[in-house]
Amino acid sequence: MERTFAMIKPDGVRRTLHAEILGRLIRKGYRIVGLKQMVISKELAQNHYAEHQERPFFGELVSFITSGPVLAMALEGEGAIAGLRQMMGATNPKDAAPGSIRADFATSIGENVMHGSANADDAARELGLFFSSAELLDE
Ligand code: 3AN
Repeated sequence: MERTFAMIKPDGVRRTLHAEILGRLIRKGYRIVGLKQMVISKELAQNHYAEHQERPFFGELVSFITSGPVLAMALEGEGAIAGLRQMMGATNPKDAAPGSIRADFATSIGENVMHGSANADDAARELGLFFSSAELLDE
């Protein structure tokens, strides 16, 4: 069993895509072990996206992700890290596989509806940034 961090970004929350996206994740068989709608502070955003600090779009990325509430999630399931990435599709919705969340709902690379941890190290780091252990269901 793996745990991964997922998040509906402010564009997805503004468009009330909660039920659509949670429905897909639950139907896939993932267990929602943590869930909260929250506004990300600038500090948390900079920490979460630290690997992109030097990228030209970093400022834009931080201001977008803090522009309104997000729905933060901890998901559990077999192969959940890679499985979620596959369900999300490529970063640029133009390249996202048909039927993936980004292909179905996102229109731009900046506002691409969802985040999912890229690998096991990121999953552990991001789950720790967003959730305390008391907020997560037991294994
Ligand atoms: P992913 O979210 O698919 O793992 P990353 O980690 O390469 O993609 O990028 C993190 C976030 O940064 C993306 N979800 C996207 O919102 C934003 N981003 C990536 N590349 C660009 C870009 N060229 N212009 C604007 N935003 C970008």
